[in-house]
Amino acid sequence: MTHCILIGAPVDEGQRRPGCLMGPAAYRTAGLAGTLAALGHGVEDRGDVQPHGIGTETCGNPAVHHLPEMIAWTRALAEAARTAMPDGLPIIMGGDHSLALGTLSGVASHAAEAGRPLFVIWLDAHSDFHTVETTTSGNLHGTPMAYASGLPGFAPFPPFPAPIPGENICMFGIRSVDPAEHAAMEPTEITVNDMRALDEHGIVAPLRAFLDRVRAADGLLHVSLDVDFLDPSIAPAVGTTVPGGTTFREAHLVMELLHESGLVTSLDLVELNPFLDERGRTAKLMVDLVASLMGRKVFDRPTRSYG
Ligand code: HAR
Ligand code: MN
Ligand code: MN
Ligand code: MN
Repeated sequence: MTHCILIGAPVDEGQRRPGCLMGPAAYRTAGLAGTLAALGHGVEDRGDVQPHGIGTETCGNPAVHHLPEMIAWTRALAEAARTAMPDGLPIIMGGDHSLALGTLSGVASHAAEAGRPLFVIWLDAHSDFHTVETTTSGNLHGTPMAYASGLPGFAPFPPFPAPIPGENICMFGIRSVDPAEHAAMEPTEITVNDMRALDEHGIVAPLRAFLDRVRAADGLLHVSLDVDFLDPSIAPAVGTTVPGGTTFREAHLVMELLHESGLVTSLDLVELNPFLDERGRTAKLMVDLVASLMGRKVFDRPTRSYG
């Protein structure tokens, strides 16, 4: 039994398609709390975080928008994540992916305080490895993984508290990377399992290999699940659809393996835009994926051998 801490993060300012701010309400409507409780977990909903003390910061990149709002969100979400970590498993209901600027900050601070290494699994069509200086869209949801890696180019954001080494980061589902992101990731040790690699090797072997490393290091494991990790045919409620995403079964298998590992210590659910959904199907799929991550399975006994 795990104590699950739901934290709403109605962040909409990291991109330009209004609607992600309705994400927390959609997860509540789709029954996330009840689903977790039915699996035997404790559930505490801490409500929605709000940004406070929005300043007047500017930066040298004229494309960047909502910078003061994003800095305020980052501070507020870092604090919410950091303070939730000792109490249970925070599940951050987004909100666009810029919320990870804050949640990764908070989880990294906690890991440093606990003296344990932090690992990240990034489930996304995108690498989100721009800096404030390199983004051409100006959408800060495309930046959190570079921020957490401690890259320069993030002024006037607060410095990332405890940068995460590249060998502790593993990406799955990647199929849209801008040239500047590619160049910035090139010298790092980040494992990028793009869709081409998953087509060839499957998702199980690379995931198990990474989980083995987390276990060996006694690490904390943060999972950031972007709706666009999934193929748009099964998950239409996202502003940045990219064809060729993971299937229903691939996504569930990732969640089932994560559950079996027993290693996950925090989770982001990001980029759900309920305004773009079809009768709640994407919200419901995301809740079902969380259920698989938290232990829902068909059989509780080992599969029979058919040899
Ligand atoms: N790389 C593009 C940009 O920076 C697209 C980023 C889209 N990011 C997300 N989250 N939807 O993964 O604009
Ligand atoms: Mn993303
Ligand atoms: Mn994405
Ligand atoms: Mn973007």
